[in-house]
Amino acid sequence: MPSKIWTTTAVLSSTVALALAGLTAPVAVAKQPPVGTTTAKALVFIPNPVQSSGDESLTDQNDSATAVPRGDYYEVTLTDLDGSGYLKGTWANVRSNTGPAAYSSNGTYFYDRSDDRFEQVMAYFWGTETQKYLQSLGFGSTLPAVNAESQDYKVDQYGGDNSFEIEKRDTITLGKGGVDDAEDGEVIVHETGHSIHAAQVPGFGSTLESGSIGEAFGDYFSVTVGDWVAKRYGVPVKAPLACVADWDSTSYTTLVPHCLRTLDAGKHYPEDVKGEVHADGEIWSQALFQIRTALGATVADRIIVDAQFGFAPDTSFAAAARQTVATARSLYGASQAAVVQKAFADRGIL
Ligand SMILES: [Ca+2]
Ligand SMILES: [Ca+2]
Ligand SMILES: [Ca+2]
Ligand SMILES: [Ca+2]
Ligand SMILES: [Zn+2]
Repeated sequence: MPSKIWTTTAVLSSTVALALAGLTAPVAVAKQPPVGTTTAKALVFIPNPVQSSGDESLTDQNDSATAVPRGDYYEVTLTDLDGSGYLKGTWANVRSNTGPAAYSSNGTYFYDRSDDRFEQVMAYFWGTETQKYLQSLGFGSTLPAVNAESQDYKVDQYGGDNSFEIEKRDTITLGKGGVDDAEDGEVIVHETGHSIHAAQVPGFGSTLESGSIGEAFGDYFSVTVGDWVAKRYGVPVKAPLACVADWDSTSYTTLVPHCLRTLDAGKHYPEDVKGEVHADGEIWSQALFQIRTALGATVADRIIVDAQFGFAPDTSFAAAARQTVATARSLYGASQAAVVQKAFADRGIL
């Protein structure tokens, strides 16, 4: 059963029915021979074409190749592949797709967005980069490992305009309603954020406030991982950095800039609580973004992720905030802890 819903446009009950009806059987394709190489070249969006181009007028146009200019694709290196020629590797595993599974014997995965293999490449790339970012922060070396396994992604099999993570099966399903969800790197990383929480604290997010923290972390992490990758590849950020899912949201928002949610909504606890995890998550995610702005991404994200190990599955905002302040103090010291304390106090949480 879908436990984590990406968009605010779907209702859980209908989503369950759609998920059951919309899952299609994998296409049987003869297995191709292994290629033996563990890196490859690929074309991707970083993290999405609206953010990198600043063109808020881009639209899906029914998944047409010409809807996004060629210049909005970036050539990247896929790493940690298992050598099978398929998009399977140490940190991401693209599963049972509609249409042919992407396979390459020449070390290139060059597809445009009208080809479902493009979304498969996106899921592999962003899933792998998310784990590489965690490792760059020390998770798995100086800090405990976080979701350090081949995360499963099911791409384009679900017809609704939604994505979700199923903790029991440890799978992430990326839907194809509107703009295909896996065409937006921020949607992929948001869902991966749920897998990160599930790996750190099994069953995390069982209440309104803990569920809101889950949504907030996914939103926040999608932006910070997207920014890390963009910097490494020299890709500009031409939309507000606080805007989440600039491209996917063009299908269901009219305001410009197009954002599913933002990290600077200005919401304050408790008067802005709506009783819905995505909406209420904007309170928490703004605190995380403020910590990042004040301390820099590396310090902030080490604190934010490491603190999550200490969250109860049904934590309150206040308890999780106190844990985050304590983590800042033990990792860095009093002045960093004071910055974290202020970020949560500014939102009314502490
Ligand atoms: Ca597509
Ligand atoms: Ca996992
Ligand atoms: Ca979509
Ligand atoms: Ca964005
Ligand atoms: Zn979510």
